[in-house]
Amino acid sequence: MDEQRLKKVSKYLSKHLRHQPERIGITLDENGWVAVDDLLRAVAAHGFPVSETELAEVVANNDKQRYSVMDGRIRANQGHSVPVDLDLPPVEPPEHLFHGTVAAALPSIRDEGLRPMSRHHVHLSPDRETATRVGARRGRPIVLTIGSGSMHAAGHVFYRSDNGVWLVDHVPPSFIRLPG
Ligand code: HQG
Repeated sequence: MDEQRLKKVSKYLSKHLRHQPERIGITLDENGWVAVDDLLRAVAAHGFPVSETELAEVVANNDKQRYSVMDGRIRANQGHSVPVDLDLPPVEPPEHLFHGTVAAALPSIRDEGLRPMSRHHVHLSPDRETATRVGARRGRPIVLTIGSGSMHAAGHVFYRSDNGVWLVDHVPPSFIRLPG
């Protein structure tokens, strides 16, 4: 499958496995899973047929490992806006994690810290390079350093999604270090 088709299928899956399952008439269970057969039937019925081979390729080759398949079911690993319980175990974070954003968001981040916005959690990256890429989706990236070790010591609970993204409910301003 060529790169462009891969991307297109991944976008389509992401839209329906994270945000609007009802748009194609599928129902996610409480942990975000749907039967692969039901998904393939639904996407075909809505004019976007995907073969089993294509689906397997998207799951295996997706650059960010956005999806997991288990026991004939599939789910998005993170990034949902519909309520799902990913049922991830709390994990002790490294001393520092990173968050890529843009200058326009800084005044409000300074005031109220990092908030989940339309997602379920604040997303943090394990390294600067990843955070830079995340920030660059919105403009010139600014990378914030998060004192995740101190946050953990202060009782904040961290999770790590199956694709290595760190998740936390909120990052108060006192744990955020701006560049420079
Ligand atoms: C900003 C991609 C104002 C935050 C990536 C960000 C990631 C605030 C935006 C994943 C704020 C939310 C997540 C506050 C946070 N005031 N702005 N208090 N707190 N923000 O897309 O972290 O492609 O929901 O800095 O790889 O950018 O979806 O989160 O700019 O892992 O697989 O509000 O999305 O993965 O934006 O990205 P997002 P994000 P996928």
